[in-house]
Amino acid sequence: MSTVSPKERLLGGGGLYLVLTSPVISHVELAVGACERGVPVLQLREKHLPYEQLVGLAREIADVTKGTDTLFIVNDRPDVAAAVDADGVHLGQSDASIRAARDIMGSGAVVGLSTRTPDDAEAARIAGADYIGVGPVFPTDTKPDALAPIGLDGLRSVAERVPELTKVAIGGITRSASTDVIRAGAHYVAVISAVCHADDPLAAIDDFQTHLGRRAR
Ligand code: 3NM
Repeated sequence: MSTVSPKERLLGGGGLYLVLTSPVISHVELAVGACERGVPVLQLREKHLPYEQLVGLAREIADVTKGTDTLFIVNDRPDVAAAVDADGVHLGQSDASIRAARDIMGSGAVVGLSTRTPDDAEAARIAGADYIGVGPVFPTDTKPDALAPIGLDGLRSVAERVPELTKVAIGGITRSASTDVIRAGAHYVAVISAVCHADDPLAAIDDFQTHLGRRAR
């Protein structure tokens, strides 16, 4: 078990950031497999579950990640993240503000914010985000309301504007594209369908881990 704080772990590392959304195997089975394979970050993103069910699922996943090197982040809901003592929360542009999230979760929590443009990224930096999601990089079917993809050039522009921030690229990222995404300036690649909706999600994790490894910066 790491003695380094969650923020230091996130900021010091890189690689696969696995977002759990409607996986083809159970969330817990996938979380166990991710921890065993050394995935650095897991996020729970189930937007349509009622509070009690979401907390129940988040608690099961927190029990799996506790004591491992895998950070656990909850999407959108600092209240749920705090209830299960998760390592952090990921906020969209319209979710609870960074300050409100820190009030709920405490100053040690990792707080990430979704961005798309260099101006968004600059605003996230000023607002005190620990990391930014950047995307969609490529077209995605997983998020029906996603805006137009920014491509590797768009990702590069964001990375150049906020070189000091940790960048998590998202949107349509496959294993084969993942190394280009890292080369364009991302520290982590966030994926849903390439793992959660793969025929064999655990083999898909292995594939990412082999190619990305656990990147220390
Ligand atoms: N957020 P997949 S794109 C959840 O651009 C999410 O902020 C995005 O799923 C953003 O890896 C996206 O299957 C979907 O494309 C990512």
